[in-house]
Amino acid sequence: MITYIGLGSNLYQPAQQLKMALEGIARIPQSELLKVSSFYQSKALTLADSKAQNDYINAVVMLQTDLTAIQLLSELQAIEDQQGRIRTEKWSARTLDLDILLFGEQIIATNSLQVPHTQLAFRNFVIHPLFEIAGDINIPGQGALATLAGQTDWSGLNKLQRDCSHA
Ligand code: A4P
Ligand code: MG
Repeated sequence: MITYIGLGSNLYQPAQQLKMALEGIARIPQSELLKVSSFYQSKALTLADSKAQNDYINAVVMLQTDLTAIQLLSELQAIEDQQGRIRTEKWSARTLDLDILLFGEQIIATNSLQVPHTQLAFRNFVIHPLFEIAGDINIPGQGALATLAGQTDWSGLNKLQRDCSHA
């Protein structure tokens, strides 16, 4: 199965967190990391009443996997845990967040996993990196990614140069 994973971090050297996460993703069993987007700096999307947060670094990768979606989720959560993610309130600052954006064209709606990711279409820091590495795909329930990307603004989003180790 071809799957797309969104990476995000806004704590403790976010670009380093993403680089470390890429190494972890490359080691996921029965899988092969096929593509990695540029890194993007993005203004934190927060809940209305929460305090200001650092900018995020976001990226998207393409992974071929023979795992099931649930197995993949548990591999991703293990990587998050290794990188010291402490889960506090929803949408709080985090060292690393790994979301399954798409799993082939499967639609999954269970308690522990919803795919396509429910917020995918509303987040420019997901749409633009995804479009960079997967220009011609369709999003189940949404249509062509290219159309969605054309309708999605760049506000608060900044594509970084390939080497952004100081971000
Ligand atoms: N879960 C369900 N579907 C999925 C999926 N497709 N991929 C469940 C991964 N996990 C999925 O996730 C909570 C539960 O979601 C998991 O146990 C899993 O069973 P979490 O990562 O522990 O909690 P969370 O991340 O705080 O909540 P949520 O709703 O996943 O938040 P998001 O949507 O991940 O948003 N601003 C910028 N600029 N960039 C960001 O990356 N990210 C967030 C977090 C907020 N603001 C941001 C960014
Ligand atoms: Mg998450």
